[in-house]
Amino acid sequence: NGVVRLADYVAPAWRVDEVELEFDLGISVTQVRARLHLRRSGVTPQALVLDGAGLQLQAIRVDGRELADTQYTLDETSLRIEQLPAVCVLETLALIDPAANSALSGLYLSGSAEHGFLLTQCEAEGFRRITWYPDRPDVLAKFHVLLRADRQRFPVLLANGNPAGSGELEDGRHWVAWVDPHPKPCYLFALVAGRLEKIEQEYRTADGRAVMLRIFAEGDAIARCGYAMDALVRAMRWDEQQYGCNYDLDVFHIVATHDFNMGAMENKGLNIFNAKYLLADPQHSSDDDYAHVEAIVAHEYFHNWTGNRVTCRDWFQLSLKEGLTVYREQQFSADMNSATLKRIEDVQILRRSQFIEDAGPLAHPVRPEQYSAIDNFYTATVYDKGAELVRMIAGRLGAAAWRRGMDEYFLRHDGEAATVEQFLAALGSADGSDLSPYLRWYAQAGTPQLQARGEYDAAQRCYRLDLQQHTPATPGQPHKQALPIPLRLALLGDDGKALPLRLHDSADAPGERVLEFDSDRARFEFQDIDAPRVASLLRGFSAPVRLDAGLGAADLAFLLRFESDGFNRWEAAQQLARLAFAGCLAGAPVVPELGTWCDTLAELFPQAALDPALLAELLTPPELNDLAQSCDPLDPAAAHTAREALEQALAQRLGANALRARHAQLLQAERGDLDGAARARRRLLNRCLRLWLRVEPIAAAAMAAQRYAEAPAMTERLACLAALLAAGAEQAQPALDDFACRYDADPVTLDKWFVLQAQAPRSDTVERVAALMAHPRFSLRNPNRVSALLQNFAVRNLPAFHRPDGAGYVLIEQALAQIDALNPTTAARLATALKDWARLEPARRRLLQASLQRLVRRDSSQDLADILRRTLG
Ligand code: DPP
Ligand code: ZN
Repeated sequence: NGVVRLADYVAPAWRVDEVELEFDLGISVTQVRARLHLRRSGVTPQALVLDGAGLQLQAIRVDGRELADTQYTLDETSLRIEQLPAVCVLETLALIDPAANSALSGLYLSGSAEHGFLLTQCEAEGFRRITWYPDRPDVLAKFHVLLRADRQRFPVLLANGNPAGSGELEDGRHWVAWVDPHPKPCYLFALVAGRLEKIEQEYRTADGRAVMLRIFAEGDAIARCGYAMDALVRAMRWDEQQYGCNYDLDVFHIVATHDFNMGAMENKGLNIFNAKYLLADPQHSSDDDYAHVEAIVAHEYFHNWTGNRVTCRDWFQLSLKEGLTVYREQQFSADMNSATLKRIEDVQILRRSQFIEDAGPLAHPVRPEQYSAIDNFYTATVYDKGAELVRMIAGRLGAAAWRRGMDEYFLRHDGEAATVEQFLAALGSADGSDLSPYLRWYAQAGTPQLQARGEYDAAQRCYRLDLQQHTPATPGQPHKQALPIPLRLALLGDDGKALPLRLHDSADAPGERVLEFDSDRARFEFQDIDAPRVASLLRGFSAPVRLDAGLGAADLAFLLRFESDGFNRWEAAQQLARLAFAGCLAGAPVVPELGTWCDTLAELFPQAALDPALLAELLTPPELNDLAQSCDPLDPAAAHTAREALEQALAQRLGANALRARHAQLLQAERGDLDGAARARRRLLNRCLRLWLRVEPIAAAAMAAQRYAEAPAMTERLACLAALLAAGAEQAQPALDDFACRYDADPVTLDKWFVLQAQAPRSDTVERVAALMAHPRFSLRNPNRVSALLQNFAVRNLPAFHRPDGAGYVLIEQALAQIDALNPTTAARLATALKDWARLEPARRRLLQASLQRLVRRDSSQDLADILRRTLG
C-alpha cells in the first residue's frame, strides 16, 4: 500500500537532460507546457513512467508527433508510455487550478484571488502537481522556464536561475524567461508571480562574481526585510570563509509568503520563506524572532551547496542535506552570537522534541528504512539528531580534517545526488579515518542511555570510569547495537580546576579529553590523579545521549558553582532541577535537592561576572515537556504542579527584594538595543519578572502592565503580556485586547496573540481555543494559524490539553478531520501531538485512545493515516 523502501532503490530508467517549461499563468487556470529531453539509461527498452497528480491533460506529443490514446496510459498518479526511442522529446500540455490548491503543494495561491500571488512548493513531491515528471531527487536536469501572464495582475515573474530575457505580449500580457545553468532535481524548482515589492543589494563573492540580492514581499512587509538582507550577506560571507563555498548565479532571490507548509524552502536561486521567518523589525519582532530569521536565512542559503549543488539520491538520505545544513546553521549562529547559549538552545530543542520523538511510537532512524508518506519525515530526528551526528563526526575529525573532508565531499559529488555512505567516505578520506561505524547512528532509532560511574583509588592514584550504553527498543527495531559515543570529559579538583589527565599508556594531555566509547561496556583508567572532586562528563553535550552519571545534589551543586564549561554548568543546574522535580512529584514533605538547587542559584544570582543570558537559563528549570519524559505513567496535571513548585520555591528563595531590585536595575539599562549584550540583559530582565510575579504579585503585575503599555519594542511587550497571562493577573485581559487591536492587520504578529492564549495555563483554555477557532482572523487553511493556536495548545500546554474530561482531545480530533480535507501535511503534523497517548495515566489514556480510534476509522489522507497508524502501533 504505497510503502517505499530504501532497500528497493533502483537508479532511474530514464534521465532528463533538459526541461523547457512554459507557463500561462492565471489564478484559477494555469496552462503548463513541458518539453522533457529524455534519454534512456540502459540499453534494453524500458517503459517511461512519470509522476503526475491533479493534472488535466490537454495534449501529448513525442518528437513533435501527437500520441494516440492507445499509446500511453494515464491514471491519478502517473503517465506511462511503453514504446519510446532511447533519446526523444516528450511534450505535454496540462491545465491546473492554483486557487483550488489548499494543500499548498505544487502551484498555489497565497492570499486572495484579487490581491494574492502565485507561488510553488515542490519539496518533497509537489512538482508532480505541476507537470508529469520523474519526481525523484536523483534525476537532475537543466531547467529553462518561460512565464507569461497579465502584466497588471502579475508584474513580477520569477523562477530559478538567471534572467534570460523579457518582453511584451498582446492584450497587456508580458513574458519573462529564466535559465538555471545548474542541473537540479525538480523538488528545487520554483516560480513566483504577482504584485510584490522588493529591496535589493549588490554583493561580490570572494571569487569575484557580482550578484544582485533581492527580497520580495507584499506591500508594507517589505519595510521589515532589511534584517533578513543583512543576515543573508553575513551568511554568504561566512560560507565563503568557513567552507570556501561561493554563490554561483547572478541573482539570489527570496520571497516571503504567509501561506506556507514549511519554515522556508531552498529552491535554487529563489528561496521562498514563511513570512514569520523573514520579516523582522523592533516593533513587531522579539529577540527570538530575530534569532530565527538570522538562522533560517542562513540555513536556506547554506543549502545552496549542501542540498542543491550536492543533493540527495533519494528521500531516505534527507538528513544528508538537512542534518548537515542544520549543523552549518548552528555553527554560523554560534559564531554570530554566544556559542554557549546557542549550544544550550540546541540541546533544549533536541530534548523537548527529538528525544520525545525517539522514545515514542513515531521513532525512526535519522535515515529511515521505509516510508509511506515522505512529508511525515521532515522531523526533529532527521533535522536535529541528524545535526548532532554531523557534529560528532566533525568533532572526531577535528577542525582542519573536517574542512578538508568537506572540500573532498564537494569535489567528489558536485552536481550529483549522493548518499550518506558517500558523505562519510569523502569526509574520512581527508585523514584516512574510517567513519563507517557512524552509519549505525544513522540506521538505529532511539536515544542511547549512557551510564557512567567513577571511582577514585587513592592508593593507586588512579581514577576509574566505568561506562555502559544501552539503547531501548523502538518500533521495528527490538535489538540495538552499541554506538560510537564521543565522551568529552574533565576531572575537576577541589578548586573546580580541571586536573591533568593521563590515560594509561598515553602522554600527558591537558585537562580535557574525548573518550571514544563504542562497546556495550568499558572501563577507562586515568593515572597519576590527585584528589579529584568530581568528573564533568559529556561536556558541550558531545553526543546525543541520555547520561546517567549517578551524581548527587552536592556534586551537581559543585559543578553549578565551578564548572568552566558553560554548557555543563547549565546542565548541572538542569540535573539538579530534575532531582528536585522528582522529589516534588513523589510528594515528599521535604525535598533536599530542591533546597540545594535554590540555595546554589541564590548564591550565583548576585554574581555580576555571570553572563545575564546564561544566568537566566540557569534560573530556568527544564520545561514541562522535557520533565514529563521521566513520569511513568504521566499525569500532566501532577507534573505541572510539581514544576510550579520548583518555580515558586526558587522565587521565594531569591526573595522579593532581590528580584525587585534586579528587575529595576536591568530595566534602567534597557534601551531596546538589538546587540547581543542588550538581548542577554533582556532575557534576565524578563526571567526576573516571572519570578518576582510569584512572590510580590500585585506590585509586579502593576509593573508588567505599565511596561506592556510603554514598551518600546516587541520583546518587552510580548514578555510582559506573557508574564501577566502566566500569573493570571487581572491586567492580562485588557492587555490581550490591546494587543489584538494593535496588530490586527499583521498576520505574523497576530499569531503571537493566538499562541499566548493557546498556552495560557487556565482551566477554561479548551473553551477559549474553541472560541478562537471562530474568530474572524482564524482560518484552518492557514498553516501558521493552525500551528499558533492548535499545535501550541496541544504540544505546549500540557495541563490544559490533557484536561481530565478529554475536552482537549475532542477539540483536536474534530479540527484534524477538517484540516485533513484541506491540507494533509498540516493535519499530519498536528496529529503528532497525540503520539504520547500510551504513556498517560489510565483515565486520560483511554480518552485519547478513543479519539485516535475514531480518527483512524475515518477516511483520511495518506499523510494523516500514516501518523495515526504508527501512533496506535
Ligand atoms: N525547506 C526545508 C528546509 O530547509 C526543507 N528543505 O529545511
Ligand atoms: Zn533545510
